[in-house]
Amino acid sequence: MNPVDLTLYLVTDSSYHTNESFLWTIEEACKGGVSLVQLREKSGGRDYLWTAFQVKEITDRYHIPLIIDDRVDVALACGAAGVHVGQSDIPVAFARKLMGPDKIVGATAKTVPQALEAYEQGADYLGVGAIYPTTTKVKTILTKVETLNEIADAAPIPLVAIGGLNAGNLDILKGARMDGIAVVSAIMKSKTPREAAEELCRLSLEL
Ligand code: TZP
Ligand code: MG
Repeated sequence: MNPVDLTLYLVTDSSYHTNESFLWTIEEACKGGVSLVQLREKSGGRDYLWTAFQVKEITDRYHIPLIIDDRVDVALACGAAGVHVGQSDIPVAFARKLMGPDKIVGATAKTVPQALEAYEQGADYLGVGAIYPTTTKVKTILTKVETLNEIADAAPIPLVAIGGLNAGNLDILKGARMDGIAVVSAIMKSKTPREAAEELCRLSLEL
């Protein structure tokens, strides 16, 4: 299992940014202490790869691992630390085979069987949610904190809670068995992403 710090996981969304403000926001979030960055782009492979190179240049400077959503080819081509696959992406076993043993493979799991399957196929961590309804463009369902705890009990790998999380609503996760929080809009839509990351990081460590 590859170690991964899930304390504050920034998942990007470029849809409401210029390229400049997108990269600025990610850099500010890195300064604010995010522990992991996932580039999540729904554009074609070529644009995705160019963006990945730009983002990796930033995350490398702050020594923060970069994870690529969905696309093993893009992850390998840009030299990312890993890939994140969802239930409709290629299965974890194939992602692991292609990425090799030393790269991070993360998987989305919304149920205990999905979590066990991902673990058995070689996932290093699980993303669980949506904890709250989300305004980010994603096909998801709500996951109860009770289910998150059951997943944590069943699968012996770290997990990160995601979905609608912001500095004002993390209490629901108090004492829950996750290893960190993942956010999109709470940082990507913030006018002060560095401060947002600092606050979320502090709050995550208090959960
Ligand atoms: N997976 C489950 S919810 C979600 C993803 C990618 C989006 C979370 O976005 P936000 O803006 O933090 O609610
Ligand atoms: Mg996906």
